Amino acid sequence: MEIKVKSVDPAVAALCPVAEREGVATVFDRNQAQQPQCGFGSLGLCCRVCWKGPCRIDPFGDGPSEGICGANRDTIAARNVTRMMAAGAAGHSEHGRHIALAMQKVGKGELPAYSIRDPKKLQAIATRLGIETQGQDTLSLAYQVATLTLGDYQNQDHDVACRWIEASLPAKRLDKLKSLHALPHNIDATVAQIMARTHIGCDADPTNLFLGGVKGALADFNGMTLATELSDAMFGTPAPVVTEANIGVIKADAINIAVNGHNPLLSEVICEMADELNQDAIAAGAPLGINIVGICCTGNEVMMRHGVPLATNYLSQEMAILTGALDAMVLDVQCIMPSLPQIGDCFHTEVITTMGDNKIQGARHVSFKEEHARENAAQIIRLAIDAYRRRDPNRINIPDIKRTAVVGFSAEAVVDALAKVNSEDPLQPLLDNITNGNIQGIALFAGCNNTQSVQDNSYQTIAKKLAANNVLLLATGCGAGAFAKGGLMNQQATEAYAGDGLKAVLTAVGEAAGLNGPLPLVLHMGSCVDNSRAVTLATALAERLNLDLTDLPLVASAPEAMSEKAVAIASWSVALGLPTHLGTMPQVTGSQVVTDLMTKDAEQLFGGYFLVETDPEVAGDKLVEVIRRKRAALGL
Ligand code: NFS
Ligand code: SF4
Repeated sequence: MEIKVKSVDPAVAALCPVAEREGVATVFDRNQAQQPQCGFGSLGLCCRVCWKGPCRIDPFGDGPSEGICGANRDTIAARNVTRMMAAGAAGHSEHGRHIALAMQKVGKGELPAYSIRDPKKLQAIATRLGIETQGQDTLSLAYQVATLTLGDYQNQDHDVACRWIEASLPAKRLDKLKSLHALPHNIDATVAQIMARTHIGCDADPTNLFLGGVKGALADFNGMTLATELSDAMFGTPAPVVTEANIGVIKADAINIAVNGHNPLLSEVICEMADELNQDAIAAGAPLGINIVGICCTGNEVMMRHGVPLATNYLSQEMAILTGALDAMVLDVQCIMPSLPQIGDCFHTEVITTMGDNKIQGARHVSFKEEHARENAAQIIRLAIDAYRRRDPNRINIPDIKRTAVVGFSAEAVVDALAKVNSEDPLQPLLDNITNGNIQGIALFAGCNNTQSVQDNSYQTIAKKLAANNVLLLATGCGAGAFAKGGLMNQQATEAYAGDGLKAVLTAVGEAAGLNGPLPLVLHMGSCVDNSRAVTLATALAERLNLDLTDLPLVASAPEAMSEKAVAIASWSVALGLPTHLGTMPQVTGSQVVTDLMTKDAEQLFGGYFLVETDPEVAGDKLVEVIRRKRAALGL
């Protein structure tokens, strides 16, 4: 029989019995209840685009080969995956818009709870976008940067590409994307166009649909890049900080508040107000005061900027409540399980939604507005303090499981660390070590957890293999969570798993940067929107060598991808020229045409392609081989 709980996270193993005892269903139970899952849907051969449907194509060729309207398997699979790219782009770009609108108001002096904490970064952004900085004060510059950024949601001239993507990629890649008409001119329009062309009776050509989807994916890249960069200006550019990860960061003697979701606008203020209201928490009887912990990407955001410990990543978000010691879980947007309020009800936990367009049945809603951010945050913290008073000490069960994690490696932080080795030319030591083979290549791990794989296992297995083969490792999102929880983001992991060449480089840079030892085995680059940070670093390397991204020994891997955002990210990664590993089966394999487009034809067009391999051991070997071929092509 299949094992119900699929995770290598020891905290999950420790807390699932609690769920069982309490009669609470978790994601693992619900996954079990869904088996067997629909074969048509898994293959991408189910269409619900109109109400004549649903229609499905017989994968074995015995039944219908066309939907009622005449759409065939290729059209249906291509439409489905293209819509996923649009949804992902919408998610990241709404996040970006929210930040940009807030920054615009900061520039007008309308948001007292916020400021520009990193004026230097703001200046750098302005210069990058071609805004004159001379003689400008910080607030007016913030206003101009935000306004220009919002233009990427408004421009109607198809011949003018979005500003941010133009400012973020090597010239050679931009030329290539321009020649393929793949550069988005307007994020919102690109998403809307995908919705329009995938309506019943419109675009039915799988190649044309896929290319439209790629443009949407590049709009996703544009949206996440601006989200990352403007967040740095407002909240600070991350720099290395030592913290801890996994469920043991929840403390019995504290009022524990988890921040879960993606957008840092609220969580930043909650961190601030937690300091201000700490005495109230102690007065309520919690000797350690308020303890903020992170989940998913909001967790990554506050972890890398403030060292807030990470409780867990996507698949185990329910476990935080099962400790019986979580007093509130504060939700903003994306990747939040709608099951949380039910589990919260079973304990004393306040499950609080905060965004008008992300509510959940059964949750308390505190309407967040940037104008009232401090009041909103204070109200939420008071709800947590009240909940703490209702906490039942007999039901507390916090497994003592946590690992040290050194996090906060923004592109700037990586360059700063390298500058300690060569201040004149920080990228030179990295290039030298790639050339001499100490570092064979660079791999970016991104994406989610998925019930179709064993939680965190694929990340950890592939990373260990690549590290042993001297590949420099970067991670974001729930992948970063998997590494932090699994103890692969600390110095001991470098000692234990890095190949000799990689270890020598990580040690030399770590020592020079004053860390008294090596850099961590996997560099934490942040949340999912922070995948743009890895591109910033790769672009700097490519520009320096006057090469395209696809020429460099770079790979991306999303071993446990599940969300539409992950589909968008993986697709722009391919469009930027990177071989991109997926460890879960994309829902397209019912169409050989679409499968070939993604895994083969994409390479002719973009240089990048999808490499699908669900076995992590084999995937690791394949990625090592891809890097070896990239090096050989460079004569290395
Ligand atoms: Ni990325 Fe972050 Fe996690 Fe996947 Fe969801 S939290 S934005 S989508 S599940 S990595
Ligand atoms: Fe069926 Fe065509 Fe409607 Fe899809 S669009 S549900 S294939 S009739």
